[in-house]
Amino acid sequence: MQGARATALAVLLLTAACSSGSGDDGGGDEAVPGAPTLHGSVGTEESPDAFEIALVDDDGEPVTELPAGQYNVVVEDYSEVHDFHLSGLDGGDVDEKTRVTGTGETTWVITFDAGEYRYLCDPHPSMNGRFTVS
Ligand SMILES: [Cu+2]
Repeated sequence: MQGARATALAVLLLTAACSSGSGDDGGGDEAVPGAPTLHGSVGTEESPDAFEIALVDDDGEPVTELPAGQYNVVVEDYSEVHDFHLSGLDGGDVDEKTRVTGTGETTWVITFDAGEYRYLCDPHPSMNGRFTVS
């Protein structure tokens, strides 16, 4: 009896730990239906370790300005030597990144408040871009 309860509690705790994805490596969210989607990428499909990082909208246009609000940000990390790190420049609470050595698709649900934001590769900070939310 005691053992079964302890196991159930452990499972609950594990589930809670896995679903709190903010700020840690590799944490992902469930996309919110109806929210606009932005597409991030680092490396390319053809050349996974290419020194390329990008954030585009649903039309494939680079993101430079955005209205404030909630977005699904779907990031494809093709590379084991790059990461995609998105954060606010003026101390906002947006701070999400993929793993450098990890690859694959990650979705973050992010509410952008007005301000400046940046995305970059931490090992190669010259790979970067920024956009303004207003
Ligand atoms: Cu890099």
